[in-house]
Amino acid sequence: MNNIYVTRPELPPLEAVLPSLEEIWSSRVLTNGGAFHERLESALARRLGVAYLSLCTNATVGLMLALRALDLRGEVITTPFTFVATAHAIEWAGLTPVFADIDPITFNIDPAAVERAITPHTCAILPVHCYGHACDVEALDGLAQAHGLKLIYDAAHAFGALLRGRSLVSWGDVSVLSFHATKVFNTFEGGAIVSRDAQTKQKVDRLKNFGIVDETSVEGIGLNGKMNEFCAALGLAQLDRVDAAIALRARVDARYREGLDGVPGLVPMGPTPHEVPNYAYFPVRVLPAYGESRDALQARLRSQGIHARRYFCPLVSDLEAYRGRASAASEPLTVARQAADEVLCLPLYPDLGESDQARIIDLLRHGPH
Ligand code: T4K
Repeated sequence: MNNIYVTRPELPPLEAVLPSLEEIWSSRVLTNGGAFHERLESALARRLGVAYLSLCTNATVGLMLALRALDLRGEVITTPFTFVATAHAIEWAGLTPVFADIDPITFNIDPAAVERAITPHTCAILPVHCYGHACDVEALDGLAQAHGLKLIYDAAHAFGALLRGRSLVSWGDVSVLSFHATKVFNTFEGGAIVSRDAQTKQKVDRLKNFGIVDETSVEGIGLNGKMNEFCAALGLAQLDRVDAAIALRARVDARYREGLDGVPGLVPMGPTPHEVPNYAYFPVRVLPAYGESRDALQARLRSQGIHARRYFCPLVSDLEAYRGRASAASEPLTVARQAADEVLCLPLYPDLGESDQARIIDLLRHGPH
């Protein structure tokens, strides 16, 4: 049986990367801000339309670095409907995650719920552009300003997405992207931190290199968050192809929308009206009218070799590491709980074949009803 997974990493032809590898082999500069690192940093800043971008090892470390660079203490309001790394990064930065409910349409954090969760201990808001779809950035900006809070976006899914023509990662004090294998743009493992100003970028750049300022001084408790030359060289080759890859993703997305149109109880999620999406995921809501539960559908697909995923179930606030804390239970998180019960992410990647996709659509159309 031909297995189809929720995603399949995009890669350049090996020949496109080999000259860079030869360069690395001959220079013996493998890491610590080498030439490929510098080139990818500037190329990505240009591509994403931002001024201050720092490469890092992955988005989890990127979030930890961002939180450290902003010198925060206390509670950080975040969404429970996310990958566990979001809350883990808050904890690793010595802060306390407080979970607020999400919006029923976008499944992104609900600004009204954020406002209700603000206490004298709140220092920041950390929303996630879930599936690469924009948060209510204006409302969140307003809240952050009104209450003197920092705003850090987990933009792990948001590579290349635009809102009203503006790069989604340009919102907030800091945004953090993931370049993990499963993402729209990958460097095997990797990430980037987008800062609002030069001073924050400098802090991030020092902190990702142990806090080193020069040979004799170290400022701040840094860590090793540097992207190595191999990943940076791969990133440059990926960058040449990423627009074509997003265009292929768009075609897969369109075929799903057409093929699933009119199936009762199966509701594809989508971007908000002013977005240019990146087609990172294809989440569908499986409602009672479908006649089969989300979990039964996932199991039926899996029995046919189709590995759709329940991003994000269980909620982070229900995981053993967070469950039972006052901050995890400060609100009922009703919408988030329902979202976690409904969503199934279908396979979506640039080279998902038409016949494979037709098979998935067929299984979804001719369900138990
Ligand atoms: N914030 C958010 C909102 C995130 O979603 C994530 C990561 C982060 C922060 C942290 O970013 P990083 O620190 O990772 O940069 C995957 C990814 O491992 C994780 O990066 C991602 N979110 C999350 C949503 O998805 P899993 O547990 O689903 O991964 P896995 O290994 O089951 O991969 C899914 C499928 O992808 C596999 O069935 C097959 C395919 N695959 C995967 C890999 C790794 C490949 O074909 N090749 C591969 O190398 O978490």
